[in-house]
Amino acid sequence: MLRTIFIKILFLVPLFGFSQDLLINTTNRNTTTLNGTWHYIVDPYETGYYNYRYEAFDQLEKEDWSAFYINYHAKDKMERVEYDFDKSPTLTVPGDWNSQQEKLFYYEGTVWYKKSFDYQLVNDNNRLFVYFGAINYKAEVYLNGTKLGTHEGGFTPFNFEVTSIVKPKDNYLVVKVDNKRFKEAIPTINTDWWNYGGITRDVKLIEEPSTFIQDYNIQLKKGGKNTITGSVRLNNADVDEKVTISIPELKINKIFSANKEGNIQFEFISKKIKYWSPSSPKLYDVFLKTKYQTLKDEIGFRTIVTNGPNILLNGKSIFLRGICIHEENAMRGGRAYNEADALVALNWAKELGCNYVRLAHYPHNEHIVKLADKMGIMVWEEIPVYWTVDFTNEVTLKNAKNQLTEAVSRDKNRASIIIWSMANETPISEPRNTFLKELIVHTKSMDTTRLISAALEKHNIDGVNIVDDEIGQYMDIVAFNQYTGWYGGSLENAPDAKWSIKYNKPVVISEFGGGALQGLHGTIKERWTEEYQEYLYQQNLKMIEKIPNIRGTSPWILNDFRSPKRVLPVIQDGWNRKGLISNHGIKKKAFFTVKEFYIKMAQKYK
Ligand code: GCB
Repeated sequence: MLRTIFIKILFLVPLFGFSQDLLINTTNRNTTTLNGTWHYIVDPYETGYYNYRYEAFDQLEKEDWSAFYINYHAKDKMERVEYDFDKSPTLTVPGDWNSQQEKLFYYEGTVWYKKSFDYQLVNDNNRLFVYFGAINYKAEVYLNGTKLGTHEGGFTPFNFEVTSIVKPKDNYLVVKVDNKRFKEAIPTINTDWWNYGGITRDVKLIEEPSTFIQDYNIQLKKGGKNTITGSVRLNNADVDEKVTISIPELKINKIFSANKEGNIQFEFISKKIKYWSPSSPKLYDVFLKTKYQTLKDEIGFRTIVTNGPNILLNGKSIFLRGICIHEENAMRGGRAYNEADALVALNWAKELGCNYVRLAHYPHNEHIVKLADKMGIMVWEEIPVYWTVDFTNEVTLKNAKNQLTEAVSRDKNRASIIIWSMANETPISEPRNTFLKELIVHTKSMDTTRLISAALEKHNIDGVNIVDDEIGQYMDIVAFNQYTGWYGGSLENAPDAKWSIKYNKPVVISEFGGGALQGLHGTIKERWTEEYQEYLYQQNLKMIEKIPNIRGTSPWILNDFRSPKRVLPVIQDGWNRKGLISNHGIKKKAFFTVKEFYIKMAQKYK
């Protein structure tokens, strides 16, 4: 009876993650990579997780929660007789399984991963964490047979402490990865991108002193020019902890005392700050020191605010010359996961004349955000509240908030990130308004220095394009997607379109575009030809230029990307063809149309 109650309680807990406080800036901590080859077992019926009564094994037996007991014989004896990780094949981590194994191309379900490792702590008092950059979608993590926890959400990092479990030799880390789509999830069942499954980002062990710097943020004070402000949070702080913040190039070296919870709030002045901007992406080496550790970061200082129709970067009005990007290396046909992938995408963006990218439709990996900092490209980051998520569901809201928390925690020290986006093309309703409002409040509770937006929609009455979505009142930037000439609307008349936008705020066209198969040529009237796409861009750009308060665009999309929704033979074959660049990396004609427009806008907003 008691056991039944215990099981029920466990099943009642919400489905999304129970990872612990996120460790940020993991690249500059003391880490050991667990990337590389991992053994895997494909388990479509989840036999390694549920017994024949469909009860989850790891919630039945407390003694040994290690996953994958194919045969459960007696209460005290569990025999693992029907599986063998070590004889199973391997996948490379990070990486999706779809592009690595032909038979897993369309697979959506559970795959078990296993990695063995030895680990000797540098210092016996130190603590060890296992960190995952992202797993799509749901992860159950076990070390040496002990369940560490669960995480839900395919695009954000999480970690677990393993200090009391790790051994010097023969550790085995097992992860159940499940990428099944379901209605209550974020995103929901229906999306226009490939549902790549797997351990898609870096995995590392992180060794920290027993008291360590958990989290911090350092940035230019909103509205200020010379004031650097921020906070530091220590984990397991003793009394009288001190943190030194130093920025040698600015000759800053300040010592702050933590309160008894280990928190520090600080503010100091420096008159010599060189601001971060696309034309001068200055990053400073910043050091945080305690008596136990020194943690380095590279941080850019800039302000971003709006004023009426203007977006002001360091006080100067800017135009966002952008492009949308999915986290995919189209040429490899898989999820992008490293700096080399990021470099391909951001170099193309630069070549297009961009000073800004919209990282659609979920938080991308940390490599691209860090590279954007270095290359001077402003970033719109968003969470996958896409189309028709379950707006009335409390668990769904909690999940969305959790994904926001993880994204903001990871990236809040990146100067490149100027916009947090709440959602994409969500259908207007009261529950949706409530849902998005909660997300906005939540974001502002974590970060008040960046702009809030969401990709909204327009509608049309008597030939006038109207943007009057109520949620716009809570946005700093009114952004919307529109597909004139592709999903309806005449291209010929596009430049004379009439607009009614309810808010006196900066307007950004977060998406527009149309498809073309690279190499297919014809007239401007023939869909899928490069000429049609080029004409679509010419006409749309003439229209966009005249939209009141227009301060930016991010065409859809940098390159062709995989989508199971795109089934037209010969033309699509599983690819969304709206890229300005093909999946083979060849530029289509429209690329140069956008480039020309951006040269003009760069002149205008010099
Ligand atoms: C949209 C969506 C985007 C799609 C695109 C399309 O409005 O935001 O995710 O891929 O349209 O190609 O239809």
